[in-house]
Amino acid sequence: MGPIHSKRFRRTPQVVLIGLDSAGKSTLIYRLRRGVVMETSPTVGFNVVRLELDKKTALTVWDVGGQGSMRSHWTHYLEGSGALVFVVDAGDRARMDEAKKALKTVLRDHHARDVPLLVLANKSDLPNSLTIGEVSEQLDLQSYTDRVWEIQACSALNGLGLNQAFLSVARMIQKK
Ligand code: G3D
Repeated sequence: MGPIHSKRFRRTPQVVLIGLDSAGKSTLIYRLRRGVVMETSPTVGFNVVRLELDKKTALTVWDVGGQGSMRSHWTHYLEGSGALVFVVDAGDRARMDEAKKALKTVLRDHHARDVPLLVLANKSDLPNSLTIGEVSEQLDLQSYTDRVWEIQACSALNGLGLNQAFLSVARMIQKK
């Protein structure tokens, strides 16, 4: 990252985007992308996107990858982040337990303390996708009593719910 970029991007709140592989993170970033993709690292494979939600609200979203080998690094990115967005494939019942465990592990880390969480129940366009109530239950979100969290449905494929979701993220950060 060049010095000019880093200065410019430091001013906006940072959001870390995580989730299992295939949850839809890359598709989501692709959808959200309006301006420049600041950096894509071929070695680590993460994407960084600056989101202009409205005239006064911008976020920098970091997609830090979801494959098994990457998961141990998730918490590293949380330091200094305003919020955590956990993307889950609401159509994949078989991997809900894995998603629940991955989320639990991240939130247990001290870097994640006090970081608001938005769960994105992605792939809501699929006819068999779980509702946000069902996803909440599967991920055991009710157990996170000492954390600010929200859940929203979206489709990274057709863009439905995305803007609203990230406006919620911005609001959660402002409230903090
Ligand atoms: P990842 O970056 O989290 O690993 P990807 O996930 O963005 O690569 O998405 C994995 C697959 O899910 C892709 O399909 C992608 O098109 C699909 N996908 C992502 N978001 C949605 C969504 O909202 N709805 C639907 N129906 N599919 C979605 P392929 O076939 O390319 O593997």
